[in-house]
Amino acid sequence: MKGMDMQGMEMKKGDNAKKSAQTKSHNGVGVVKSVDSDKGTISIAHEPVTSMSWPAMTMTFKAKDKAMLEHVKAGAKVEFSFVQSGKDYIVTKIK
Ligand SMILES: [Cu+2]
Repeated sequence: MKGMDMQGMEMKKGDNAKKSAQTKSHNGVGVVKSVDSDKGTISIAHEPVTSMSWPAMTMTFKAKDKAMLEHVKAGAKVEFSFVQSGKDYIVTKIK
């Protein structure tokens, strides 16, 4: 086990792949309400997300990478993927 951890640290790509396999990803669709590119956050009025038992609501997500938000504008309908990280929800994909 120790050897595997060390290998993960050396191989960044493998480490990321391992993490994403452990963290459940959820998919949602909704309309962008606002984008804060400085903070790297995005507010989305999303439709129900059954995998989270969420009703439709407007909430703020964090972008995994601020650059992801460069092409996202308020009013746009988006499909996105996110993971839960503690009490934060991190958008990993958006289009
Ligand atoms: Cu929500």
